[in-house]
Amino acid sequence: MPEKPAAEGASAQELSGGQILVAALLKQGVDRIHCVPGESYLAVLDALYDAPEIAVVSARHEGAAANMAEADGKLTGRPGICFVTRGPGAMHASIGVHTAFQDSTPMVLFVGQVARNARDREGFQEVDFRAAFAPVAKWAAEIESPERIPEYIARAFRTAMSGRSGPVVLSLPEDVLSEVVPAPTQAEAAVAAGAAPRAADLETLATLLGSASRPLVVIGGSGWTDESLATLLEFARRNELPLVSSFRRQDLVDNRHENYCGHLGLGADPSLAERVRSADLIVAVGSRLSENTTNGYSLLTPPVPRQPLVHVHPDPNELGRVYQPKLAVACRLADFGVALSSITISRASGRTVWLRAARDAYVRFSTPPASSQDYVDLAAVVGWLSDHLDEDAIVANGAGNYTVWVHRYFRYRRPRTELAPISGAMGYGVPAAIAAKLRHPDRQVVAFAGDGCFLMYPQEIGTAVQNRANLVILVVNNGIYGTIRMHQERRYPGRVVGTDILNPDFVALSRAHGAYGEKVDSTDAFPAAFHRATAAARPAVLELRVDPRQLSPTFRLQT
Ligand SMILES: Cc1ncc(C[n+]2csc(CCOP(=O)(O)OP(=O)(O)O)c2C)c(N)n1
Ligand SMILES: [Mg+2]
Repeated sequence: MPEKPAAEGASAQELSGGQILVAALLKQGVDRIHCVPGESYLAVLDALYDAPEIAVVSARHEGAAANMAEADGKLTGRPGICFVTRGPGAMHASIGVHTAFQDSTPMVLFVGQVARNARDREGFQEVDFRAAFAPVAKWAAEIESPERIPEYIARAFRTAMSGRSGPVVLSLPEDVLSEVVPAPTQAEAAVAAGAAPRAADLETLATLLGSASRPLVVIGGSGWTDESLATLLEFARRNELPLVSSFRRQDLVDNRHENYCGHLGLGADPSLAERVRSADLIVAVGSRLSENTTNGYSLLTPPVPRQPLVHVHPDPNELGRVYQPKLAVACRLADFGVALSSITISRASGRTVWLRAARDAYVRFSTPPASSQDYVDLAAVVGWLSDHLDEDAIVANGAGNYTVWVHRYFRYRRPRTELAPISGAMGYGVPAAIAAKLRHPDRQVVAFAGDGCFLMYPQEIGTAVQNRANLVILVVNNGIYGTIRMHQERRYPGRVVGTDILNPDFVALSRAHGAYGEKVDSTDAFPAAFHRATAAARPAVLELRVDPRQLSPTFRLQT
């Protein structure tokens, strides 16, 4: 390898803003960034030239790069990192920031900004990022001098991870990055601060649970540890408590466990919704009890739900935000699960029957029916993958009705194996899966994408090929924005507007990028095609031809 040329203008004691920034990232343990390059942050790219510990994944679209960073944050529990350029790059990337916000995922978006002397003159591509990102970031700031970069990075990482995790946006004026100053002192890697539950709260919880005969524990949120989840599961087993996951948090506990009773949110089992309504105690742990999880704030009604509510959340500001709980516990989820091992609850009558009924209903609901179609039956495909994927396989998806089959028939087994946007952002699944495959090259990674969802970032197949991220993408092709078509049929029957998609040849498109591509026309052909896809030793795309009339597992067009 040729000797690397030295960075311009810096001596041992003097560093450019870009070098200070990269040194700060190294201190935080950053080993990968996701980006689309821009001339606004050249000095950072140049500093990365000398930092081989940090992999640079250069995507085709900032929306994809930001989704990759968000997924990396979901998988690692540390902030996923994205770099983009000024107005156009940052606005493209905003979707990933919004998803990190709604999904409570630690993430830091760095944005190259105009130089300080162009600011407030509407310089080229200038945007006030503090204002632009205010509603979707935990903190959005601009760094005004290279000396203060370590301070901003340390705060950004701590903010992204503490309390309710979320995204931070840091804007970097171009001349702050290129200015050379004496090397400032760096901070150590940030550790999320947090609280353990109080003994008195745990006692109250034990009393409430002890007198409930129809309790439901709704789990969700981010910041769990494997240990905390394992203790929670054991607590639920010992005390016959049904565990229900909030929208798109189905991987928190092993779905095969006798206490797992299904998920709430879009496409949830109506009988589970009924169970929430008739529960005599809801213990929500980590979940915000969002609009989707509560069926539009109807399963529990604000401000005081009819069912007594215990709400446990890392952010005290979330407690009582919509629902006034009987008991509010502000603590880290990592500590909550573990603390449960120290409490004992008395045995109320009826709980065994209540749990058994909920579990049986879940098993019935999540068992694919016998397939009887000419097309690919998505229920059968998801059921097959659920039975055949490795224990630690990662399954990603975006938004669309195809996800209803995924969430219904896939039995998630391990924490951090579900990459699914609680924000409901189309296009999330493929970039998220690429990030997952780069983070865990030895694990199977499968992305589900509707045809509409896939076409948000089809070009990212190229990023996967370039980075040897050998994932399998399943494009669920029904030729329509099926979800919206379903809503049209319900609200405005027979009046189809804007929901047909003229699709490209997905196989040719995949091959053009250097990926493996194959079309699957029938359910029976899927297993062999999947084996060929995983054996291809490169990213693979399987186009699944599904019945366009079957808009959801339960909604079928008659014409
Ligand atoms: C970025 C984004 N744009 C628009 C929407 C609204 N939307 C939700 S689902 C959907 C259609 C999804 O189509 P497809 O991926 O083909 O899945 P299908 O519903 O057909 O299974 C649309 C347009 C969204 N959720 N996200
Ligand atoms: Mg579709």
